[in-house]
Amino acid sequence: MSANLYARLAAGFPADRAKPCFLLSDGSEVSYGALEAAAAQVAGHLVALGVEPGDRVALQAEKSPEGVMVYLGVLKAGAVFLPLNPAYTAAEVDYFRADADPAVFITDPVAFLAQAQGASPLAQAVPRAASDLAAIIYTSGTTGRSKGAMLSHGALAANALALHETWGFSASDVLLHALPIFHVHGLFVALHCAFLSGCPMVWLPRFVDAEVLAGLSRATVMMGVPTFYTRLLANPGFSRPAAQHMRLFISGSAPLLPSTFQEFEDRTGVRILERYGMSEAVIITSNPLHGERIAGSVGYPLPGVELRVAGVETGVIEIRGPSVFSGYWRNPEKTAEDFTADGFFITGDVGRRDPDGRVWISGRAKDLIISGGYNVYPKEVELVLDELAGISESAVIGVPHPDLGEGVVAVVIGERGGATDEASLIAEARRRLAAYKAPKRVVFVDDLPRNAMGKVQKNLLRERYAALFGATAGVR
Ligand code: MLC
Ligand code: AMP
Repeated sequence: MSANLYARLAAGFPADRAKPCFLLSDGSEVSYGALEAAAAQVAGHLVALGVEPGDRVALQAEKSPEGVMVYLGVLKAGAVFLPLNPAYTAAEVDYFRADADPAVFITDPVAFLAQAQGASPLAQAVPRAASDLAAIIYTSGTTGRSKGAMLSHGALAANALALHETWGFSASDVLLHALPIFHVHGLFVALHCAFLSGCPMVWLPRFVDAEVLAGLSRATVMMGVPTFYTRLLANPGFSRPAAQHMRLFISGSAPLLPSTFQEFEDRTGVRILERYGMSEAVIITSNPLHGERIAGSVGYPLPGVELRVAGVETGVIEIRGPSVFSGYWRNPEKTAEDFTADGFFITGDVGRRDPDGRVWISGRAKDLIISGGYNVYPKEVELVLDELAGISESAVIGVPHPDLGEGVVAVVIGERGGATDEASLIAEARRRLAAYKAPKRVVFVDDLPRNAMGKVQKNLLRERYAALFGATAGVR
């Protein structure tokens, strides 16, 4: 039997295909029938273009329903979906193109759909095995080089089915969708839960607190990164009545501070459900839907996920299970490095399990900053900064930021005699990197603290600049 993910998802579409899938801000709707028809056109067009099963199809575009139609069409054609952040610079995209070697690169999904109208629609999804690839999600690496996490049809289906069950999704839900659709959170976690239950989505192109607030009155479930919740709380209009239609608020992609969890409960009477995930495994753990949700804990492993901690009490979290990725694209060395001999993926997150089995994440073994839910690998930024005139060496760190959780800071040693200033360095960095990776602040120093091995002691820098953005440290 074919394990094509498209067929699994479409099995959840409502029997009455006239029912809405996207509820748009201008009051219009896009039905499930329209989504299904467009996916068939896209798939037919891709096949006519000569796209073979396993070929990569890239999409780099602003969020839109047409982008989702392209995603489903790619799956249906048996090709491998490669989503890219539209904020990436040309230099960043060149790397992905060269590495993933996509057969088709789409930047305007509306125009692509218009072209696809000439093709004959593909009636049946191209047969795929569970182990065949459905998508490649690039995540930056500690070496500064991005790696493509390969996710199979079987892995994505297993995670989607587990979440649909765990979070109690049904046709009577309405999902508020304000996340970007080029990362696993907005693309797989959110969309797949909606598709499997055939429910509509209040569809927002991006997070704007006033629009989200308005959308809540029509929704039952919202998914977001912690910044969504701190921004909602910063809006005085967000109150108990504003949340009363909602059965569930889910948070993930970055740590939710216990203070945010508490303030949210005080304001609305509702406890946010925090879960933990990553590109390489989609969702790994979740707080319970019906049991107690505890601030600071990411809950229990999802059904089928084996989770262990390397170390006596606290250590690096290792996982094994049906949704874990198949390895890094064309990078067997990195794949081998990140799996244990008995097949557990080494997440790089540090945590512990309590006697009750709950998982608590306390830090990261990987040098990673999470800003507003986006991952920033310091090495990638340092490599760019070190190339700039006026900089002899840089150390990039994340420090507490009241809005983004962590803010990117570059601590730099200027070049002797070189003249440069903070604003021009930030501007230079933004020309080379997606804006979210660029430092929000640059601090000039004469020396960087080093250990006996000569390695920069970033923990000392993080302590020294902890108050740079005026946030109270996000300890948990
Ligand atoms: C945007 N900017 C950011 C930023 N987002 N800078 C740092 N960190 C971010 N997250 C840049 C913008 O380009 C802008 O530049 C400037 O900072 C101010 O932006 P803003 O207007 O405040 O940002 P906004 O557009 O409102 O976006 C903030 C946000 C957004 C938090 C709403 O970043 C967001 O939607 N984040 C979600 C990320 C996500 O989906 N992560 C999931 C990864 S999957 P300029 O040019 O205007 O000055 C994953 C696995 C899992 O982690 O477990 O889910
Ligand atoms: P990404 O590679 O973009 O998928 O980001 C995955 C990383 O986000 C994980 O390895 C964690 O470090 C982090 N993360 C996701 N969810 C949580 C959470 N609930 N608490 C703490 N960290 C999280």
